[in-house]
Amino acid sequence: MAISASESLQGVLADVSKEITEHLSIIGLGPEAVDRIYQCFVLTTKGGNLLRGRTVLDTGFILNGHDLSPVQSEELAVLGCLIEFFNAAYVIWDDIMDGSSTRRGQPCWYRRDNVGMIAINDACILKSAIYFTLKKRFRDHPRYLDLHELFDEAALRTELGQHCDLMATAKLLKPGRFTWDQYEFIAAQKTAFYTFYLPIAIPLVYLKLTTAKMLDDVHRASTLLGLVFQARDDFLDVYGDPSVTGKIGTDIQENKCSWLSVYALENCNNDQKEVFRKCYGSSNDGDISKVMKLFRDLNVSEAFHDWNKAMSAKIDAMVEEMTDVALKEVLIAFLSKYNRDPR
Ligand code: DMA
Ligand code: MG
Ligand code: MG
Ligand code: MG
Repeated sequence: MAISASESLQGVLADVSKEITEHLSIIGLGPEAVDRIYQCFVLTTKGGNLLRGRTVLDTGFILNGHDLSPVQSEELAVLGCLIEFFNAAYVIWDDIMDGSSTRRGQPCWYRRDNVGMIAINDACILKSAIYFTLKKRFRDHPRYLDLHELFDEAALRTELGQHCDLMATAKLLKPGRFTWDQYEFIAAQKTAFYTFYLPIAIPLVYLKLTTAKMLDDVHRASTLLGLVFQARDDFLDVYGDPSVTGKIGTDIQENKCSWLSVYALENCNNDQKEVFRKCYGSSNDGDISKVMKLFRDLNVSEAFHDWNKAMSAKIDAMVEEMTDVALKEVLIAFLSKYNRDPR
């Protein structure tokens, strides 16, 4: 029986994690520490649907004319794993900063027994593992520097998006600044770049197929997909079933500049704005209920569904208009994969 992209990616994830921990042993790290870090790599990359990693492989396959040599398959799978390490690191930090309790149906990494704030350093190691593996496996690749710079750029973009997201949490972003422009900026940086642009740009670079126009097209498409993806994530934070999403929302308590909050603020009267100002960003159950009532009174849920429908049509039109046949196929393959929350 042929193995699926997820299974082959999981195998490569285990191999790459082993390779890193072997290097840590050579540096002189004791066996308990090495074992703990190996467990961290395995457990923090488990339970998602490996959307980003699978996209690297699938995109490479399409772009290379539906054919990959065994070496290309292996190397693209390794690059896919590195995006999964990237995701695992940023999700660990995100859960701490958002005060979340569960992820993929399990306690968040920092909430597990014997982890706590070591999680911050675990995420640093996951991120360093990207560069260790890039050097070990791709130093002689003609696009080594470009691959390196792509991860650097993705890190900066994600961190800037998180920075703006967290300014709202810290109440440094006043409700008056919860605008669609601000929202689109946050989604483009914290989500679109590493979730949509990176997994397509990496195989383009690896296969030496990049042109400025192609990267531009991918960036434009990724920004739109990232916006819709983040808006759906925001919707599910409030209205999703945790047994399906695997996580319990904290956006209201954390004062997030989310799709729902921007819509509510844009559409409320002065009295409702006062309720928002008093209750949004509070952990008090009564305040949360008042925010939920405000969302109900403003039909936020219906408005989201309408917007989501319009955006889905916009995405379909964008894909339809794509002149590059291979890129069009890449996007169609991507869209078929991301129906469920993959973080
Ligand atoms: C998270 O946005 C962004 C990154 C970079 C992990 P979020 O906090 O809305 O994500 P989630 O809902 O999965 O915690
Ligand atoms: Mg979060
Ligand atoms: Mg967050
Ligand atoms: Mg969220």
